[in-house]
This record gives sequence, structure tokens and C-alpha cells, in this order.
Amino acid sequence: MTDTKAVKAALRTQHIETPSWAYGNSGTRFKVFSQEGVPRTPQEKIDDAAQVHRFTGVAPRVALHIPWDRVEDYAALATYARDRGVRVGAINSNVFQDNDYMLGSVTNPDPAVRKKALNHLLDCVDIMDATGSRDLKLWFSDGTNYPGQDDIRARQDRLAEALAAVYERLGDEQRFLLEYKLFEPAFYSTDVPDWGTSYAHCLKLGPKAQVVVDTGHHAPGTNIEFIVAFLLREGKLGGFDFNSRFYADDDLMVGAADPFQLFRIMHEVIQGGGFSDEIAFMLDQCHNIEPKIPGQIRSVMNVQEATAKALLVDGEALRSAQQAGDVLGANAVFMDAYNTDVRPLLAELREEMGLDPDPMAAYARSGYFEKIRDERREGQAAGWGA
Ligand code: LRH
Ligand code: MN
Ligand code: MN
Repeated sequence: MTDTKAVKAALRTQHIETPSWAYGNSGTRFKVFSQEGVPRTPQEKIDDAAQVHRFTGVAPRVALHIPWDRVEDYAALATYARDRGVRVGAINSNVFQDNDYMLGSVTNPDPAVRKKALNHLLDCVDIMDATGSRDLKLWFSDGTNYPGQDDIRARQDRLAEALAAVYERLGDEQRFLLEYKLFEPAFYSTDVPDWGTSYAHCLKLGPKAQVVVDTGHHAPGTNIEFIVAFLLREGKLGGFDFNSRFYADDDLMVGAADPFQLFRIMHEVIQGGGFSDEIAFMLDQCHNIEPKIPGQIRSVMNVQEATAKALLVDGEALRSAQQAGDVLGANAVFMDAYNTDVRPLLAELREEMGLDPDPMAAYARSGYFEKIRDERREGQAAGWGA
């Protein structure tokens, strides 16, 4: 697409979901740093997410993590969000932070722990009913640390059983997204370590089970855009957890470590017909040392920039070079789009949308940070998670 009007029209339709946990304090296992003005409640996380939407215009949803975002009344929380111009997005289930889950959640050898974990997943679907959320995101930290610790195949059976029960409970408009991760916290074997395992389980269950690609969850050097292309072709890509990494699951700002990879991923999304709300574009990041709201704004802008460049790929020229076996020509078409400076186009688009062309500067000028810094001095700031 080289017509900039069409590129801008497409960009208007993209929605990037921000995670509630990005607004809380976070760190590594060595230290969680406290920042000023950090939200103390799920409502305050939603207030901050609403700012990201206010300045970017393309982040209208915020994902929750349960029980980190525990409230009495989830329908009321959804109304709270709507009143601030955003909606509750994906519900992320947390079956990794209780002592009971030391040897696993849904794959634990103890049936009582498995039952507890499954009940939590089913409770999350109840929450989705209350908030009107479409997607349940399932990530299991389950795995083993030592060879022989547990039966790898039996753990797959237990996983399949739990997934089938959750699938059964989903409403017609609901889906679950099964997330994989190579390692961590399990260091020997992980029960859902890769897209193939996630895909196989989802395929057995049906169309409401989809794979989610967290860009930080692969071995170094993995060709993530191949996975994206493959899953889209099979109708099995449900969404993304975007972030970037230099080493492992670093959860840094998307597009910070490897903007070219993000562009290649977005190219496959567009080529594969995945540029629609059927694919959830979510951020899954932590801002350990940078301010959180600007970190999210920057990340949303990074996704937009990669998307704009991918939309600029001249598809016709690319196809004819590919079909002619013109290796260098095809690569040049691809790189021309990547090397285009799309910042002026995005600034123009924002002005057309009634936004400030520079969301980072507009946020800094808005006084919102000074306001929350003063208002949130008392009480306990939310940490990674709670
Ligand atoms: C696991 C993960 C998963 C969790 C989130 C906090 O590493 O990516 O998506 O829900 O981090
Ligand atoms: Mn994730
Ligand atoms: Mn992760």
C-alpha cells in the first residue's frame, strides 16, 4: 500500500491494548524500584491507561490480571473504565503466585491443586461475563526443574483436561488465548514451551482456542514472523503480547531492542489478513527504570510506526519481484518501506484525529504526572502484580 491516505485510514482502525500491570511498580528479582505517583488500585491503573488512550487515540482497552486486579464488582469496574473512555480488555489468569503452585497449577501432580487452579480459570470467565471481555489469556508457569521430577506426558494429559474444561465454559463470543514460553520459572521442562504445543492443544479444542505470541518468549534467533505467518494461515493466531528483549523475557518496551523484527512481524500480520480486531495487539511490559505512562505511550507509538512502515510495503512490486525470482529487487521493496520515516505521516494522522502530533510532549505538558504524584502520596502503591 503506497497511498498514504489508505495507510492512515488503516492506522485509525488499529487498537493496542495496554496491561494494567505496566502501571504498577516492577523490577527484577534483585529489586523492585518504587516510583512516585504509582496507582494503588485497579481503578487508578485504569485512570493511567485512559491517559495513554487520551494522547495516542489508539489504546482504548486495558487488560486486567486476576487476582492482581481484584475488586468486588467487575461490572462496576467495567463501567468505571467506560466512564473514562476505555474498556476492560483481556482477562489474564494468574495461577503462578500461590505457594500451592510450587510444582505446577493445572499440571500439578496433586489433584486438589489442579482443581484450585481450574476453579480460578473458570472464575476468570465469570469476570469476563461481567466486564464484557472477549479474551481469556492463559499462561502457565508449569514445568519442572530436574529431569525425572515428574512425568512429562502425564503433565500434558492434565493440561489437556483443564483446557477442555475452560473451553467448555466459554460463551459463544469468548475465546481463550494460550500463551507459550520457552523457560522461566521452570528451568528444565516447561509444559507449554513453544507455539507448536500451544497450537496442538488449541487445534484439538476448536476455534475458540487460539495461540498468543509473546514476543519475548522464544529462544534467541527464533524467526517469530514465520510463526506469525504459519499461525495466521491456519486461523490460529489470537493475538500478541508485545515487548522487546535482548536476552530472555526482558519485558522492555516493544520496538526498543529490535524495531526491524517488529516491522517484519507486522508485515506478516498484514500479508496474512491479520490486521483486524480478531487479532489482539496487546502490550505485556514492565517499566522498571523509566516512567510508566510515557513508557506505554512510547510503546504504542513504536507499534504504530512499525505498522505504518509495514502498510507502506508496495505489495504489487514485492510480489512481482518475488515471482520473477528477483532476490535483490524483492528485498529492496521491503527495505524501502522499512527505511521510510513515518513520523511525519503519524503526526499528520494524529492531527486529523484531533490529537496532539507529539503524544510524549503533550502528556508531559498535561500536568497529569504532577497531579498523581501529589494525590497518590498516601497508601500502598501497586507492585508488579498486586
Ligand atoms: C509470563 C507473562 C504472561 C504473564 C505476564 C505477567 O512471562 O508474559 O503473559 O501473564 O508475563
Ligand atoms: Mn506475556
Ligand atoms: Mn513474559
